[in-house]
Amino acid sequence: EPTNERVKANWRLRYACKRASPLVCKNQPLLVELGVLYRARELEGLEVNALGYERAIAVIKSYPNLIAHENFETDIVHLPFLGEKMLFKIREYLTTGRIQESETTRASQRFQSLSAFSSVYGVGPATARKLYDDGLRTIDDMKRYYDVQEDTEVPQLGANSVTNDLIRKDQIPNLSTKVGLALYEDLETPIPRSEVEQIHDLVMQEARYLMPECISTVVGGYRRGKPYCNDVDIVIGCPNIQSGGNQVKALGEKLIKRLYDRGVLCLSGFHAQDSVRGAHLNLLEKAMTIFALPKNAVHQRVHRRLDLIFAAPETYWTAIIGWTGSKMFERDLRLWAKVEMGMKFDSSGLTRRYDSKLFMPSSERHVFEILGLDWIDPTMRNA
Ligand code: DCP
Ligand code: MG
Repeated sequence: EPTNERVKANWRLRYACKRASPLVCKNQPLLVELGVLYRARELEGLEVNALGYERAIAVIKSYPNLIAHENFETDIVHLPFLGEKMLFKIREYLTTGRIQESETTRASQRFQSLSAFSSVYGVGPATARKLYDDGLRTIDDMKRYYDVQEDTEVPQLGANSVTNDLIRKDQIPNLSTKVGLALYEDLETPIPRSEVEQIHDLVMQEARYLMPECISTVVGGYRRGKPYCNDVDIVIGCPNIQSGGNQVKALGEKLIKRLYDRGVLCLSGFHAQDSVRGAHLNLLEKAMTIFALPKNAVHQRVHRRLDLIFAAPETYWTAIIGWTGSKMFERDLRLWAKVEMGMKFDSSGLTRRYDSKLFMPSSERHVFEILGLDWIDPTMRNA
């Protein structure tokens, strides 16, 4: 059953997890302009300011009509999170067809460099600013700075699965920056849905070899309907796994080893996921990897970022919701759970705040029900 009409009528509400947010909305060109302003603030580390733009963008995404002079005073000025400054920008766009600040920003060297730097795997805005302050301007500057040459060897796919094996968490940042630069062109290439599906098939073929009953869902942008993704996110559930102990991680490690042996992985690292709190311990593990499908007659090998999330039965459905996104949808889901329901939600589970009792949802819809929310189709979670 698709997202119902009641949800579609919810465009005035503050919580993104109560609104329908399509991938592409009626006001997309305006959102592209506001997106530049959001990104600029994020790159400069102005987090509060950036969040203001992010919220404004999300609210406009749910607005069902083309913004025009006729509905500006009746609807737009009453939308949540649109303060005077934001309304000024939208009015500017309405009257001139552009936003001056967005154009200035896009043209600036600093914005272009910071955007480029932070597009490298493992590089955040703070590192990007530091590189800029050190005088770097381009990805080529960055390759020289990190000593990554044309012929820098990327860890061989599958060749040394032992040395390459599970890299410790604290080693990931530096290593991933070098790998990110060596594979920059590959990792920048958008992944079509058909390739996401091929990757999923191959991974699950190996997973089922280890555990025939395991189940999976491709999450992330793919599930929200994006035609091209920046990475592949897969939640793998293990129905027969006992909680407690480290069976979830053990399965993850075995699968990673098999993928190395098949020659499709070249880097991997485990992360404990979300809150490692009492009852939730060991119920969810995430492996960040770099993956490439075997070469065939048609396609060259392209390296892709692949995140594998391993979930115990208690956390499978919350992991799916938590990893389907969008980021803003997730943020408001957590806020809704906390403020309105006295619960704590994240991908590692749903608990009552006062006694930390862990719910055991039986489906994704069940999680929405427990949270007192109407069902929203994944393709309408693009807040
Ligand atoms: N997510 C989250 N918190 C994190 C990491 C992820 O809430 N620390 C959620 C929100 C994201 C989803 O997981 O939508 C997947 O994360 P991605 O970074 O892979 O983003 P998307 O899949 O949405 O887009 P893409 O991968 O195409 O850039
Ligand atoms: Mg993704």
